[in-house]
Amino acid sequence: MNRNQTLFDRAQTVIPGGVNSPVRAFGSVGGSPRFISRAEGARIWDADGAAYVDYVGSWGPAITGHAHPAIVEAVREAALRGLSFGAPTEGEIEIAERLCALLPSLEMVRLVSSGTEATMSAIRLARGFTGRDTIIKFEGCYHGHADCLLVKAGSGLLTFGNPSSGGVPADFAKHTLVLDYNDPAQLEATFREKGDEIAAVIIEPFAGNMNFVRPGDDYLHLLRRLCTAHGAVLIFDEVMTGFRVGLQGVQGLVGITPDLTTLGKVVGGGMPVGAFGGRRDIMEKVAPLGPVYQAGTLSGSPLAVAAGLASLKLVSASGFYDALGARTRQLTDGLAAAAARHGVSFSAQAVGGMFGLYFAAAVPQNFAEVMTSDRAAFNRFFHAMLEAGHYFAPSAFEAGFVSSAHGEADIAATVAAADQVFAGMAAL
Ligand code: KE4
Repeated sequence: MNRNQTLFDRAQTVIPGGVNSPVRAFGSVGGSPRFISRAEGARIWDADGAAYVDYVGSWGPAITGHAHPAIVEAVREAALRGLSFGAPTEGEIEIAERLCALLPSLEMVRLVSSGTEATMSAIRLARGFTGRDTIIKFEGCYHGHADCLLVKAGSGLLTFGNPSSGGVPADFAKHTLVLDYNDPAQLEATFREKGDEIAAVIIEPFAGNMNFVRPGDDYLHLLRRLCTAHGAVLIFDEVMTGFRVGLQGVQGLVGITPDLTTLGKVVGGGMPVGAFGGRRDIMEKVAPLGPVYQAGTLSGSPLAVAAGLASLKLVSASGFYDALGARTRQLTDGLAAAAARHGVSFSAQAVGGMFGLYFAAAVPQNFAEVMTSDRAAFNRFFHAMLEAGHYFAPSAFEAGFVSSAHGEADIAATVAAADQVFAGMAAL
């Protein structure tokens, strides 16, 4: 038995599912997860010493590649000065100033230790600011595991949601409306009916948790107009897209100013950092300044801030996203061409360092279309590529990520391996 399997068997005796986050357990694709022993640049190595070109990148943080020397050195230096103080530090001011300079919609920002904390806090803040209870989320979007966000659509358009997880009381879900992503008519009808009850709308402006799905160009602008008209707080959850699709996230690409933005992943450079920020009049409601409580022992940890500052400095370099986008398109164009050569129903799209692969003829634009893609085909592709040394997200419903450490040769090797896999799939 290989070491990955031995470790997985051992892990399952003391950790639920053998993992500290469910998607890592390979439940969606079958088989056993690889236990990663180390990572550097575009590669990860598993417990058996096998190397993989990595397209998960820790689900987004590793945008400059794994173990980037500048980030590792920043963390090492910070650690030598002490790991955590539970008191303010200059570094927290620096990263707050850097985030506000990079994202014009941020007038103030609060650091936390995960994307879940960021979205949970932003929802509480929007409710505290407006005095309203109702929030809107969208089917297929994931914002972390706060109770009010683990909610699936109710039975009818305007009926409140039902818990999508065990342990979430119906009462905690009843203030959450779940709408279809990218359905303008439904959005307008909902605001017509309930607009003045709505505290906040939280959306992944480009969705990355139902695979990679972008809404129609006008959809986000319509959402901005409706929130403004009804006094609802517009929250762009850019935990995944922030500093991933471009230096100013989706809000910079589409030219929309959300009222609040949530961040994570790249902002911590691989260390635990989340953040929420936005309009000053809203942020001034946060404790200790205002009545909306929010706190965290390790919020703004000196090590995490050091990693985050180093990560933000690297992605701010001139031409970073031009080069990254070209590399990601080399992957998606190469895979689409290879699939077409072998007659495999496949499509793909890329924005910045983020991509989606679909075993479907066309790129999906909403949750229903995503669900029509061939999940069995993806799973065959996933395992064949894993065996060939190319590590994609272990689910047909996740986005993929390229880093600045991926070279043309790495991408070409992945495309060549996929060509073989598609040939085999076509023969089936
Ligand atoms: P965390 O609490 O996992 O740091 O962030 C939650 C979160 C919030 N918002 C968005 C848009 C996110 O994508 C996430 C987390 N993303 C998943 C990837 N599907 C993390 C991977 C996992 O759950 O293990």
